[in-house]
Amino acid sequence: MNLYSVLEKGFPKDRKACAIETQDGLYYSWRDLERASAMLANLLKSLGLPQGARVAVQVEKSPEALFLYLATIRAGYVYLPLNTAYQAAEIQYFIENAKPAVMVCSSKNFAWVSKVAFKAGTNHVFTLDDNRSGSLLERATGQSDQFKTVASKDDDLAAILYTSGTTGRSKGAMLTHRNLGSNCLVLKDFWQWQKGDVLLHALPIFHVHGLFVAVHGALVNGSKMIWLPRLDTAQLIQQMPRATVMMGVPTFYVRLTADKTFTKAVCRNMRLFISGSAPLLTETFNEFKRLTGHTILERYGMSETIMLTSNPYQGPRVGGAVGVPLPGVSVRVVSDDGQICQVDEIGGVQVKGPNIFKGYWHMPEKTAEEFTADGWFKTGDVGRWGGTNISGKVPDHYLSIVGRSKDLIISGGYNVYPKEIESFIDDMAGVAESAVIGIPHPDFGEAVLAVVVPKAGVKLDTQSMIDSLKGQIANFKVPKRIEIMKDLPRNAMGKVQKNMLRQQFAS
Ligand code: MLC
Ligand code: AMP
Repeated sequence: MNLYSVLEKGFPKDRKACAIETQDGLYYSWRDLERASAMLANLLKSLGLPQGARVAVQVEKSPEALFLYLATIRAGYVYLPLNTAYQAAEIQYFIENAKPAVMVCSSKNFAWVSKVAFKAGTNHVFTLDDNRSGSLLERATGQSDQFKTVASKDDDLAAILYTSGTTGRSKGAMLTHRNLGSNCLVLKDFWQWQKGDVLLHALPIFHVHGLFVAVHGALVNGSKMIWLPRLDTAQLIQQMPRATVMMGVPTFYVRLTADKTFTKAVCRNMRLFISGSAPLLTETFNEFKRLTGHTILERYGMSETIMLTSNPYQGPRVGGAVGVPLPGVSVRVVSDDGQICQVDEIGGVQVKGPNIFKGYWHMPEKTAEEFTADGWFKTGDVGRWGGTNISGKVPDHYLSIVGRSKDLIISGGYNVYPKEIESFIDDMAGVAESAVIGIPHPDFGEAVLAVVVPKAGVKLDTQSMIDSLKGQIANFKVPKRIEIMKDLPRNAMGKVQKNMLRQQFAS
């Protein structure tokens, strides 16, 4: 079934009710959402796109951007959201790889994006800004506000999410209507969404968390969203008394607990705080409880799988653990030699279920590598059932993520793959080699740090290296610091010992 039809079943009967309220006081009713997505779907249809055409979107967060997403799904095309921090080289790769039929970008980027897109064979490039302007909306105004949602098959693609690769370039995770539809229905029950819930939405809408977990949750429950363009702690605190549910990456909770104006009274109407996308430190979990009386519910997922496990709504929510497999999702922990791990043993986390993606776009070998022969997806995360953490004994049927087998840094909920950053640094004049690591960071959880070895006789200016990287790659990937070393520590096999670097620079 088309994902939109799944979501639509949850819309309230009263379509005049408010679906989205923005911080500058704009109200969009459910009827507005239906009409706007219908007009945009009619516009896309009028372009005569082939079935399965990709609609790539790199725009600032706005209700209209959300309507474009819904329109793409309704019309049976494939939505390809792109982080607004991505710069020309990154966007060029995505466009050349996914070959979207339509590209929608901010008008400030139109000149370079359209050049790249037309070169890659994209026929239509529209603009959409966060002030309700741009050629996309102009073109849509003449369209009918009625649209019969396309009867997509469960296995048809609904979205492609690019996730960076441990080696080589990003991979496009293909998600189907069934993947997304099944997951949002499971979460609706599991988190006991209620009539009257209001979601406080401050996450970006180009990733799983903000779009497929938060937005889908509100839509399928017919809940209003209070829509903030980004995380602004003061705004979050101001709006919170009018909300009942909030989802955030750990940085949200770190910043809230550090704010003197964040009190129990601010949370008086809140029912549920959810955290995910990166590990929530137990100290943040405890401090939040102390300040507000609320126990944050931590869950675990990824772009390829959407949500996998969650602490329970009712029942103990354990700090430092990611809870139990969601209904319909199977999770196993497997040792390096392929044995199923028992409680308190550490191994790779593997998963199965209707939420697991269809594969990586045009990368059958990569897809095959990431699945076991018996069809389990290897998450690259390292986990353990039960055991003990600093909060005490973890129930045996709860999973904890204790590490990653993939060389990945998660900074403020965004993934950074060291290999990609190292390749940019290694290309710089005077650099012999580099190693990029994640070090603990009080705000972002982890921060990117680069260790660089200069060529003989070269004196590198680390600040100009950082400035140069800022012009080339998304800002969250840019090392917060560059350290110069004579040599990188290597083991007997010649492999860089990143653990030693992490220890050395941890503080
Ligand atoms: C911004 N900066 C970051 C950063 N975000 N640096 C490292 N990591 C980040 N995540 C840098 C900018 O480059 C800038 O640096 C400075 O911080 C201020 O930028 P900003 O734009 O003002 O930052 P801010 O608005 O405060 O954003 C921080 C944030 C944001 C944590 C709120 O990054 C965010 O919304 N993260 C959420 C990511 C997310 O949704 N992840 C879900 C992925 S889905 P300079 O040097 O230019 O000043 C997934 C699956 C799952 O993982 O399980 O959910
Ligand atoms: P992404 O590829 O951006 O979807 O990021 C997915 C990765 O985020 C997972 O593979 C985990 O490593 C990490 N992740 C998500 N949620 C959690 C969590 N609650 N605790 C620890 N790691 C998490």
